Amino acid sequence: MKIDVLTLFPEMFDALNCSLMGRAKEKGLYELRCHNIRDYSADKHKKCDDTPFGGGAGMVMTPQPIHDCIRAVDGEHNALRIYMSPRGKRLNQQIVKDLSQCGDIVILCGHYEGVDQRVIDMDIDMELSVGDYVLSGGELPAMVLIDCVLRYVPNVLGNAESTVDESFSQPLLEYPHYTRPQEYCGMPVPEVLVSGNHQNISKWRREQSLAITRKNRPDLLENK
Ligand code: 4G0
Repeated sequence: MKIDVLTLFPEMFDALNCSLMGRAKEKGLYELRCHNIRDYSADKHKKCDDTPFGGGAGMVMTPQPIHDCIRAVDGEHNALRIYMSPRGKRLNQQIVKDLSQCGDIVILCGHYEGVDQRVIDMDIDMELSVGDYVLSGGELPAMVLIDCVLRYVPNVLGNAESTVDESFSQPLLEYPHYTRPQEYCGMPVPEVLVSGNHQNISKWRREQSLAITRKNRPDLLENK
């Protein structure tokens, strides 16, 4: 899979060189290319923003550098072009799985009050949001998207981390996990987990999942 990111702050994506995602890139399991939108500005001061028509607070990203950058990166429109925005469709695990199957992706990261609508109309296939809150830029949402999509790319996760029975693919939230030592700070691991009785363990985990879901995300239990 190839991912092209359009941003005013390409350095932010150095964060993806760490951990699992860093290893996946080293192994050549995906290719990430970050493009600085400012490099495409035809303005003599490389300006990329301007005041909004109609007035109001904040600045809007100017269409020319973005449109030229997208054409340079994906001129044939082979990729799915995504704009990260608080008004986008809310990302969920099903969208993540679908995106992992869809081929190459271009992600546009906005700043300020977002980008000129004409660029969205001309060049963007899909607007996505990572949640109902506003950030100073679309870069962190883009990194969230990249991380969760790459987890479904073959061989990115090891056996130990597989995606098969995770929260959000199932209807319930995760049960509590424990590892060694069996007692820590005076707190023992729940007896049932060291009992060796796998039927009881499954039952306990399901009960815990239900209790946690009821407490934190009762909406997931509605009409079930
Ligand atoms: C577009 C995405 C982009 C419009 C981007 C801000 C949160 C998300 C941006 C705005 C972002 C998200 C209207 C302020 C950049 N913040 N929830 N910030 N406005 O996915």
